[in-house]
Amino acid sequence: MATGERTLDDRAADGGGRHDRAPSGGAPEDRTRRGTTLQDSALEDTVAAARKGDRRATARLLTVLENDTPAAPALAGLVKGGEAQVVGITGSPGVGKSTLVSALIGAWRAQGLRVGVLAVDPSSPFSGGAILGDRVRMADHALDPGVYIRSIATRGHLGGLAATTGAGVRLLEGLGFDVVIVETVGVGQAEVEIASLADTTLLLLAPGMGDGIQAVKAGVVEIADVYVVNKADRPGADGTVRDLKAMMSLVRREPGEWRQPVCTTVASEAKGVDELIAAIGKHHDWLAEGDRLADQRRRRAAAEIRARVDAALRERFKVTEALAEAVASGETDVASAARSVLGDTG
Ligand SMILES: Nc1nc2c(ncn2[C@@H]2O[C@H](COP(=O)(O)OP(=O)(O)OP(=O)(O)O)[C@@H](O)[C@H]2O)c(=O)[nH]1
Ligand SMILES: [Mg+2]
Repeated sequence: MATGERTLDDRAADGGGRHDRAPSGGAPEDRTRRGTTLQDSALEDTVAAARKGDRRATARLLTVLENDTPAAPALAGLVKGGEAQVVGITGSPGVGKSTLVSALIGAWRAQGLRVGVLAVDPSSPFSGGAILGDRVRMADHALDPGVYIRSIATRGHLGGLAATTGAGVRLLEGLGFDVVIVETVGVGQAEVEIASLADTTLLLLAPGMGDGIQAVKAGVVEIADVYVVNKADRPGADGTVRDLKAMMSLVRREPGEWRQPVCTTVASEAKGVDELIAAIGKHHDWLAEGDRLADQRRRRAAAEIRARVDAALRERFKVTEALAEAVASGETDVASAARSVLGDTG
């Protein structure tokens, strides 16, 4: 078909053109340098304010990262180090993640720790209704200067969830937060990415949602460090705990490997929270043995870089609908189509 031919040619030309520009990498770097010079002093002031607990300053810094503005690399240079315990919380919609986060904040605040929360909505490019709900549920902590809560919408951002959230986690850590919680709804890839960002990942389940076994089947079992059966005030909680434990007993582990505990909570009444915090602490201690934590953080950094590289590649090497059509209709084969997208780099 003529259309298909034209498309393939177009793609080859396009890919080649992009490739020509690619190796220099000059443009983005120049832009970064210029942005850095311009915003340096303002940035330093904002960082100083944020370190003192000024939430508007913290918000402004996170916006710099979220929008990937030219000042972002300079900011990353200014705010580094810090040692937060990073806790990921994932699970199906409505399972009680935000309610549990609120309860956890309360417990950690009682220990005098500063807590930052990034509530990630992977499906929406806007801060929408669900996020508003989160705000309401976490409103107890709205006036506490030791708590910072931020919703991030990640769709369409360079590097997606992993890159944006990873940068946010690092910022909060660098600003001196002791615990950083990342909440994300468990949809597909998002929870796997969250697990790669967190030191300890909690998977929340609720009785009667039938997701206990499903989660395990779907392989989510591998990403969680601690299982939490929330809404333990509801009928069926014991059964869910039993199912999970039975599943867990089938997993073969090497000696010294982490055995995921199953905790039960009633988040809405802050019940079971101390036990959960103890389980999180145990996991952290286990990580701290040997090089596990350092290894995990290296893996996290690699995952973040990977996410950005992937996004940049997707941007550079676009697969058009016309090209897909050409393959689907049998006009060309996948390997040739891929070569035409890659141009000279293929
Ligand atoms: N009965 C009972 N209800 C709970 C419990 N924990 C949370 N809830 C309720 O469950 C509903 C959903 O709670 P959220 O904390 O918003 O759940 P979520 O997982 O953050 O939801 P999304 O962010 O929309 O995915 C709210 O009405 C809570 O009050 C619990 O332990 N028991
Ligand atoms: Mg929520």
